[in-house]
Amino acid sequence: MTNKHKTCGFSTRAIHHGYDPKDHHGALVPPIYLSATFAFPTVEYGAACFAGEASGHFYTRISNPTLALLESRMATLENGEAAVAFSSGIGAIAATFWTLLRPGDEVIVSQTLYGCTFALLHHGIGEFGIKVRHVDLTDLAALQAALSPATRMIYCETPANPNLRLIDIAAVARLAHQQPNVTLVVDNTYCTPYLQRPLELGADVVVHSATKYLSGHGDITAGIAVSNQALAQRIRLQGLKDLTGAVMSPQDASLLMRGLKTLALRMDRHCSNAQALAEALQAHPAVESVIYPGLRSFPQYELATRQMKLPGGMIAFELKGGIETGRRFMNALQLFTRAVSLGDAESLAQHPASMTHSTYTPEQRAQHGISEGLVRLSVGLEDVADLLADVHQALAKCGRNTVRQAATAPSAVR
Ligand code: 7XF
Repeated sequence: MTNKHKTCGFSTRAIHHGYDPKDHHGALVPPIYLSATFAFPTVEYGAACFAGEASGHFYTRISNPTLALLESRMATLENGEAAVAFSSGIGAIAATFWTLLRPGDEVIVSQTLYGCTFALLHHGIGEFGIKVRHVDLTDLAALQAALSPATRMIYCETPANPNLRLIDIAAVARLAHQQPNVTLVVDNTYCTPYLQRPLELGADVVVHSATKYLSGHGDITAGIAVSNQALAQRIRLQGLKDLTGAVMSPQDASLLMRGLKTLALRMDRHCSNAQALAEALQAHPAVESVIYPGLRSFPQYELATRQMKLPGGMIAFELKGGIETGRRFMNALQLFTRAVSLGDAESLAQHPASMTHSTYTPEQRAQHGISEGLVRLSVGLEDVADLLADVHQALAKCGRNTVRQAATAPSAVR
């Protein structure tokens, strides 16, 4: 694998890293190796591969040339040493947990997490003798007090899904590493390495739902974990190979590499569109509050400008009149699609309390800072004037009862 672009900029590496067409019949697009298994020249070589004494691909659940190229690109973009590809974000997160945690260990997690990560902690590893402790990681004294000799991992999303609360990665990393054997894992899905690189700030592992911005077109589910060589090797040989088997398909790796080629361009557009929409929402009399890291009113605005290159493409907001008005707003949208997921070219709107975060009980949502009236927007790549017009027409209608109309009119089902 060629390494000649290693000093190039972000987009150049996203497009070229690790690949030279002249090694592949001039093919500009890296080949997709569909093979599940790989031939050994001799029995002895095969045995050496299995013993970890020879490098080389032998079975796609463990490694594959197409996956290896994608992994090396993700590693360079996150400024890590190595990456492991998975069939979903939850696959990557579960494999990281199962590799690094054992019964009796404690994991400190931030207050607000994506619903299935929360479920994985409480209904997954939490039921296998691993203690899960939610701590407000914006309060460093609280984190210091929560650390114990049994702490093995600190886990957070920043910005958090869905309320966009930020965690100061460098500050948490400093505290985490005062103690031996504590691994800081950061879910970087909302930012991608174009906007934020947690490993440079002291995190040990970065995980992603690559289903989102990284692939960018909503046509695959995928996950990635990035870290140093030693941790990546453990996550590959335990978490991926034996504990989850959640391997990414080589076709999906190819689609993901196609997405990475335009990542920087897309993120710039997601961010500028989101900034314009957040400002428009904030200025509208029907809107109670807007959470967006690019607004001066954002409580952690200074941290956002320090830690993130741009404020991202996600907005959370509440309408006056709470969730009933929020539902009318969402049902009145015509260009935005009512759907979960994020980071697609299409703008998406959803209601976290009844959808992505319905794995929490209402009491847990209140405790973890997810209000029932929150509407979440994933701002896409459409023309900003059309997005603004859609939001304005929906805001104008949401005072009236448009629910029945939206539910019955086929053209409203996008
Ligand atoms: O397993 P997936 O590829 O769906 O990724 C799980 C995941 C991990 N971390 C974060 C921050 C995520 O947002 C996700 C998936 N979130 C979607 C959403 O919030 O819309 C899932 C739709 S139910």
